[in-house]
Amino acid sequence: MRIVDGKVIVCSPGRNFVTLKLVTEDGVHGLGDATLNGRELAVASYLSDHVLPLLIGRDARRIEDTWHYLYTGAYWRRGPVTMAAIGAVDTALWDILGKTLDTPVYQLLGGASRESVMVYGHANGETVDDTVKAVAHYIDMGYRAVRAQCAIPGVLHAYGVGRGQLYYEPAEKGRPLESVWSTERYLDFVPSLFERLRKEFGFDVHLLHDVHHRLTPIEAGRLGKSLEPYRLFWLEDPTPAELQSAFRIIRQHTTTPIAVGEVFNTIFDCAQLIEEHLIDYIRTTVIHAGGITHLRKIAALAELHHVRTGAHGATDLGPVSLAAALHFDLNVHNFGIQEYMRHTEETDRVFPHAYSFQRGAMHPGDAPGLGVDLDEALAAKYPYEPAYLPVNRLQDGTVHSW
Ligand code: KDG
Ligand code: MG
Repeated sequence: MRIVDGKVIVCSPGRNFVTLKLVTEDGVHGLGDATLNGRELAVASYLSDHVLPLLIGRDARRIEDTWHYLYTGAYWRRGPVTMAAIGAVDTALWDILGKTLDTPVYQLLGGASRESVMVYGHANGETVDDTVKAVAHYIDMGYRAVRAQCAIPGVLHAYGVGRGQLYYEPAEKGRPLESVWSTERYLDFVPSLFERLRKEFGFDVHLLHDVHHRLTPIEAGRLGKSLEPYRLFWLEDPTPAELQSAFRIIRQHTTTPIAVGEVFNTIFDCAQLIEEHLIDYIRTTVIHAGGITHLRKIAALAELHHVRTGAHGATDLGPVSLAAALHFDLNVHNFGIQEYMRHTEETDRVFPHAYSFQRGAMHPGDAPGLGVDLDEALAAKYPYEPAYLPVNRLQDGTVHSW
């Protein structure tokens, strides 16, 4: 089953997506998502200029070998561009295998470990009252887990406060938006937000919060400790994670569960965090961590150490990677939760899909392969639009993690 053709499709139905399409000699095609928010064309070029020429003529069934051919064989390893490209190839090959064997990908991975996959949605607001309304809206829709973010009084453009109720896309057209950050105001404000949310909704709903890499380890320890009475499902990305040993400091100060990993690319980014039990949830994704093949290895290591999965699922992950994540989530034993940010209607029209949402959980569907397609004629009506993620500064102008 040779690969005979392939192409990279870049489109912008509401936001930019990079999709890899591989075709075999039997006319079966598979899709992979290679979207890297704000750096899309780098992955598109990596794939079309350097990877596609190597794939033509290869046996599409040799998924593990192809993964190592592109990772180990390239000499230059890791990094978001390389790993998003390898992830797209890997996902497309699993899609092809499923279609060829007429079975959904989760059956190839070992079958369903659960009936469906619990997801969390994003509630946010300009004020605490707005955030309360947004959380109530998600609960009304059936969600059992909700991430809550709120604008911080005195802070310009706080992370996580979107435009519209169900859709949040932080990348902006033109030059990057500049936001201004105050750790002091944030640390004073966040506990009062969760105190109010628990008063309104009790403890039956899971509440999550994303710090988005903005604190030092000791500040994160203080925040985790102050949030303990509100029993968060998790506190996400409390501090930048290049320095994995820094999480020891957070652990010394709080029992609030910690989730990390949406920007990680390989198992080496999280091995210490997992092996030393410094985190509770690993957020690596199919798309940015080398596809289903590599994500399974991360999850297997995590399983040994009582760490559960909680994959990144923001809108910058297209429907193809959301579907791949759902197949993976349905199968993996140590599943925790899946992030689910709804795509715009335009995106959903360009990528018809079999996955569905019901009562706070999702299922990938039983179509062969991943169960997602790409309407290329429609995609061509939405050309790429340059966009950047914001840049964050402290009040004195110093650049800070966004
Ligand atoms: O492109 C950046 C987004 O994926 C990120 O800001 C979203 O942190 C995020 C999340 O938890 O969904
Ligand atoms: Mg996040």
